[in-house]
Amino acid sequence: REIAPGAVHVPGWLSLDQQRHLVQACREWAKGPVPMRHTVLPGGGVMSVQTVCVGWHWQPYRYTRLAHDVNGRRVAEFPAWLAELGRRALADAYGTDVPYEPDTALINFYDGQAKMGMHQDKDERSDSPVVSLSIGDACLFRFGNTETRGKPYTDIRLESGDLFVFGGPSRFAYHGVPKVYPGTGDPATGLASGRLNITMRVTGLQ
Ligand code: MD5
Ligand code: FE
Repeated sequence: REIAPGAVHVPGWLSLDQQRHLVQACREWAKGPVPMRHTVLPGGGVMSVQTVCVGWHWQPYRYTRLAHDVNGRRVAEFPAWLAELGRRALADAYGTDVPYEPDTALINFYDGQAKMGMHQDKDERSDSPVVSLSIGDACLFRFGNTETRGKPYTDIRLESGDLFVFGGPSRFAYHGVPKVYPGTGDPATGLASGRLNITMRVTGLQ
């Protein structure tokens, strides 16, 4: 389950009930105050995933309290229950309790065609771990290295309910989602189709 130092995959970590609860919460956040949308990149490209943010708003390549690129409103508060879930995730992945105060979550929705190119997450001013939760359709997740967006990388299938923690030397590794496997999710999660990924992060901002 340790894919690389600090990168830990815990299959089936979320119960069906927890997945249902998270899907419902994400549905509410997707409505607003800042609705879920396809992020537009500075170069004019449009991301194929749809994203809604909680706590801080992410736009490439910075975090702000107000969603200047959408409707100028302040994003929803980061709930205490989600931070608590993040601490349990770290404790279970690493087998030890560590202090963790995530202040932002990026929620990505992938339809059957969506993908995410290889990138590093380095807009946070903190090297605290990222906690990633997957719900719905399975996907191919590509975990790379810290030097280049190319090989070597490890391909992993992420399924509904899986936890992935990226910390330590893996925090700034390149990674991406080359493919979603449509029709592999369980509709009992509340998600009829597509894939939901929730990442918790520490922005290091005030
Ligand atoms: C996803 N999301 O499945 C992925 C999972 C994103 C993003 O990549 O930026 O929203 S999160 C995987 C991740 C996060 C931070 C570090 C590393 C992986 N890593 O070092 O491999 O939608
Ligand atoms: Fe990422």
